[in-house]
Amino acid sequence: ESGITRPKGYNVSFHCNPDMEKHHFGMTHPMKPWRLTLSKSLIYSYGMSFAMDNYISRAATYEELASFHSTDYLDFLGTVLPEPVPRDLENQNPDLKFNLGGSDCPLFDGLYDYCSLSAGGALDAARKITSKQSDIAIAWGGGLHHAKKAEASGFCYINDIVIAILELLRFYPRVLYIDIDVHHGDGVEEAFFSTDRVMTVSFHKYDPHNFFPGTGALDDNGPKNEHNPGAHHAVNVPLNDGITDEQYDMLFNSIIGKIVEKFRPSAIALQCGADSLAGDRLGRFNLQVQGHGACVEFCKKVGLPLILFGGGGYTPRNVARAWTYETSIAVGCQDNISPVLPQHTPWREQFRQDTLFPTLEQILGEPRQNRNPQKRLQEIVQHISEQLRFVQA
Ligand code: V1P
Ligand code: CA
Ligand code: ZN
Repeated sequence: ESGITRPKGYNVSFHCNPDMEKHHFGMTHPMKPWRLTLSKSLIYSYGMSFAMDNYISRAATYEELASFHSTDYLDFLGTVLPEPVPRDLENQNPDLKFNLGGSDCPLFDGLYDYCSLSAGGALDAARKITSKQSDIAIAWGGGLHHAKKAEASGFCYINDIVIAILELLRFYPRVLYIDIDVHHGDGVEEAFFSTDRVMTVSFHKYDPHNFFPGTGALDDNGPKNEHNPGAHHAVNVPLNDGITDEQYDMLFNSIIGKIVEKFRPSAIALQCGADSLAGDRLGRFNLQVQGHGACVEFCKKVGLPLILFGGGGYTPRNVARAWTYETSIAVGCQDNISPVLPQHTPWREQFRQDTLFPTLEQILGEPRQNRNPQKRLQEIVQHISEQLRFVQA
């Protein structure tokens, strides 16, 4: 009765685990795993579960996590107990082991379970793709792009994306990684710095001294020594505050279009961090649900196997809207779903407005000033076109 049906011969799988969602980073921490519950409840309220294969994801094993992370780091992560950090040390704890226990990456109850469930969902998604049981696999609990081989960073402890891409590389010659989180996807970029089998592309707010993590300049394209096959395979799209849907989609389509043509990937991994939306607690952009979703639509239209990951997103009601709309794009019912949130949606009052597509005025009151002159965006596209001359499939 939702009117949502399953298209024949086209499979979408949805991977989540409610045990992941109950974890807490701490009262004042912006990362709220509960946003996954809110997203899922809106997706289910629209009846989209009937158009997908739904899986409770399992926890990744130690060996699976060790496909990327060092065993020293994993052993420590598996044994540390949460200890309260004294308030005055919160922001300047001098020697955090593996960067664990500070304000960004606190130790909390069940941390290891939280991390292995996030990675388990991403790996399950990757395996549905490689076994050809899914055309698009969704893991909104993944997308934790800052984690390094032996270091936690920016709310990320285990890099589920790297682990999932390593799985894809067992079956596919080339994987394109795209990251629309407002932050630079530094962990994924670094992990694949020395291979030409993965091209990484991150769109992000760039301000080296005032915005985390401070990396991802236009001309940071991977270590450029002659013997590095991965040189030129890192693409960075540094942006300023207030970019709009129209500009972002122009950039995305033009850059990703050229990359697909040149690099000829065999699969796409898209990190859909929702902190690039207008009104995000940490973000700076003016993107709306429609513009963010247009990136997913573009990737789907490329027609290659596709994994959708979550990522950042610190205003839960907008995260839920974006990931719901993007799930609808994945299953192909975006033109049939009601722009009015279903009456029976749990926590409906959390959404403030009853629409899936709030206007900038509804989200912000006053929109954030756009500091992205058209001329600068053209220079970015030009630089990347030149960079792609060094890339061959
Ligand atoms: O800015 C920093 C660090 C802390 N300073 C010493 C520099 N950290 C940021 C981290 C943002 C992480 C984003 C993760 C993701 O890309 C992927 C999941 O979205 C930070 C910020 C901020 N405004 O950038 N940490 C916090 N805010 C924070 C605030 C309150 C409590 C704990 C952390
Ligand atoms: Ca990004
Ligand atoms: Zn982010």
